[in-house]
Amino acid sequence: MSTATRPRIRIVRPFFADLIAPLRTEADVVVEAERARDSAELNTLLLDCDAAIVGLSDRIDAAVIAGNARIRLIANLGVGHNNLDLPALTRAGIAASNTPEVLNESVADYAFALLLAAARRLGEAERWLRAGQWQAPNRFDDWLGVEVHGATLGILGMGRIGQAIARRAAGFSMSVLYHNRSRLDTAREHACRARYVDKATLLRAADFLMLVLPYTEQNRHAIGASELALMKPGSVLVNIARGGIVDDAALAEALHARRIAAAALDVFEDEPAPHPRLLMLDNVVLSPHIASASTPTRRAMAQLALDNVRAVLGLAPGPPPSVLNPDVLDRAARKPQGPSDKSILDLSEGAESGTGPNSATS
Ligand code: 8YV
Repeated sequence: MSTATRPRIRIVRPFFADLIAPLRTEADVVVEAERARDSAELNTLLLDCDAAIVGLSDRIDAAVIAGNARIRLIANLGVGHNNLDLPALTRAGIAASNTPEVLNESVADYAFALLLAAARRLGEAERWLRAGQWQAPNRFDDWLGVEVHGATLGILGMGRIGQAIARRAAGFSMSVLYHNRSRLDTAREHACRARYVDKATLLRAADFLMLVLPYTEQNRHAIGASELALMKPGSVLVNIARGGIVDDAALAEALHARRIAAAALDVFEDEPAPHPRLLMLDNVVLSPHIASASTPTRRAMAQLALDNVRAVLGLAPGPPPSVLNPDVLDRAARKPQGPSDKSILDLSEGAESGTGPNSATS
């Protein structure tokens, strides 16, 4: 492909250079440094490219794509995509993709790591030991935690990650209850050994409440003061889903008052600045949004983002594996071709990228 027709791809969150290398033979790839960017900066960065790979801290909305008649795909490095204004992208004719499936098992592993750490006070114990406070044998009744095996696990949000967590619960002889917008079919419920209940029953019955639901405006503060009040005294809350699903101030209060025994959080309302009260509490395990951070999983997520880019830009045959708004691609494929109206097919035919189906008016 001549330089004039080579697409330009901008990677706003840098990752594994060896995965990017093959793309450099067919496209100009610009990898940016890792840092927070505001809307104006993102707008400028995305103006001169045909596709961009972004991360969850990049909010891509109407302002970011304003005046951008060139970009065809925003590939999100994450399964959750609440950082993307999907309706705005769709209106502008820009495809968006995410990274589903490849992280299910890894995130489910991590969910259990958090659950166990919170139940058995691992963070607190480690901080204490490192601080040199282990100077005499522990009292026999020190460091008592919450029992995991045989307990009831309540899963709020029973998508593919929720189901992977439920399957693991069998290894701990836990009984599993779940609540979800729609009930699973019998075969899946059976595979997960999970029983469907309403949300209030879930909150009241769970010894461990695991949050795995996607963030939407409706799910904002799905767990707030009144939900925490329904939870069993001595229960444990785990959030691996999204900040904002839990009212962090209300949770800090419930933990402080020992309304519930403990919590473990990988996500926060204000990342990267967890609620200051949470930082002061010993009965909460905190981690910096790393549930999918194993080497194979992060590589698979990166590869999936690259596969979406290659397919949408016509550098690989077949449909992109995980586009969130496929209508945009259908519309682009159906559009009559004109010099200032290039569809995704153009690049596969070696045409120069320019104005396209993604202008704000299309
Ligand atoms: C992040 C996640 O992508 O996939 C998601 O939705 O929240 C995580 O896998 C990852 O932590 C990078 O921010």
